[in-house]
Amino acid sequence: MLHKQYYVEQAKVDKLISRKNQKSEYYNGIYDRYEYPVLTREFAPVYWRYDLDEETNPYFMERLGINAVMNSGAIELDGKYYLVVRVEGNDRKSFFAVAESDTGIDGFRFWDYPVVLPDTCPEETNVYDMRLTKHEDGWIYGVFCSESKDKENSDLSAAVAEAGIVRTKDLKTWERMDNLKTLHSPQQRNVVLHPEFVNGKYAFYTRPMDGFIETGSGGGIGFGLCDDIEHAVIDEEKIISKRIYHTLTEAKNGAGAPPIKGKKCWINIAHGVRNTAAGLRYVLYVFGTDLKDPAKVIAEPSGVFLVPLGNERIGDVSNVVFTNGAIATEDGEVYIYYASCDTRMHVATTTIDKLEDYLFSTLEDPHRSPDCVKQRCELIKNNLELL
Ligand code: M1P
Repeated sequence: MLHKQYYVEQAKVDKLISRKNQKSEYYNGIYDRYEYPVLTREFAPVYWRYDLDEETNPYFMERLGINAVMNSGAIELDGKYYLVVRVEGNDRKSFFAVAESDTGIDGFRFWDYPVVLPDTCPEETNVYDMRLTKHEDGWIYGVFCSESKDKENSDLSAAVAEAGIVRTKDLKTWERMDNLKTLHSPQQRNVVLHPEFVNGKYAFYTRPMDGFIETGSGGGIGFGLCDDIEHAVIDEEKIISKRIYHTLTEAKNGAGAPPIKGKKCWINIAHGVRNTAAGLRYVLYVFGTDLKDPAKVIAEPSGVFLVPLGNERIGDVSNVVFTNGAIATEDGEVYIYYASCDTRMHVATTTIDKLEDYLFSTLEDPHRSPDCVKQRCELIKNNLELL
C-alpha cells in the first residue's frame, strides 16, 4: 500500500496525458497553434520525483523535483512521435528523456528512465538541447550542447559550450562520438547535423561564438563539412544566415530543427535574438536553402515566424520561444515543437506546402522604414481594388 497522496499525484499526471489537445483560435494561415502545451513539468512521472517508500519518505515529500521541460529534439519512427526532451531538475542540471505520443499533439508520455548517455567527458557539467537527425547513413544522431566551467576565467558563471554528438538506432542505446571541433570558433551551441551527405561529407550548421553568452564576432549561423563523424572536425564555417542590424537576429541567432526537405528548398526553422530594455527576446524565423547546395540561402522571408504569445511569455526565462525539433510526415504534415520561456513544450502544425508558400511569397525585409511603408501601401492598394 502506497501513501494516499501517491494516487492523487498520479491521477494528475494521468489526466494531463489523456487530455485531448485542440487547435486554438489563433490564425495567421501559416500554422496552427494549440490550446495546451504538449509537455510541462507536471507530466513527469511521480516515481521520478518522489520516494514512494513510506519508511524513508513518511511525509510523501518531493525528493528530486523537476523544474522545467523544454527544448526537445523530435523524430517520427514507425508512425509514432518522439521527443527527446531537455528536462531540468530542481538542481538546474538538465538531462534528456524520451516522451512518445501517437498523435504528435497530445498524449506525450515519458519513458520510465531518462536517457543515460555515455559519460565520456569528466569536465562536462550540463547537457541540453539535443537536435535529432535521421541521417542517410542509417543512424539517428543527437547533437547537443555540452557545457563545462571555463577554468581559464575566474568569473564563476564563465563556461564553455561545445557540441556533443551521440548516435542511436532506437533512442535507447546511445553511442558517444568525440565532441565537434571547430578550428576557428572557440565555442559552439545550437549545432545541427544536416540529414544528407553534402559533397560526400557530413554537414553541420554551427553557431560560432566568442563567449558562452555573447556570440561576439560570430556572424550568424555557419555551415561546415567534416569527413569523420566519430572525430568530427570542421575547418571552414561559412556564415549562411547572418546577424543583421535592426532585425530579429541583431544580437544572435542559431539553427533550430534539422532542416526539412521540401519540394523547392530545405526548410530551416531557426531562432533569432534581439536585446530589449526587458532583456533578450527570442523568436523563430524561417529561411530556405538550395536543395543541391544547403549552404546557399534562396528564400528569406521578412521578420518573425513565431513569437511567444499570452501565457507563452511567462516562465523561467521570459520572452523566449526556442525550437530544436520538428517532424515532417510522409504526407507533408509538419509538427514544429517549440519551448516557451525555457519552461514548457508546445506544438504548432502546418504543411510543407504552406511553409514553402510562406518562404517564397512573403516579402523580404527591405531594412528601412520608408521601404517597409512602400511594401505595405502596395499591399493595401491592391487589396482595396479587390474590396
Ligand atoms: O534562454 C534562451 C536560450 O538560450 C540559449 O540559446 P542561445 O545559445 O541562442 O543564446 C540556449 O541555452 C537555449 O537552451 C535557451 O533556450
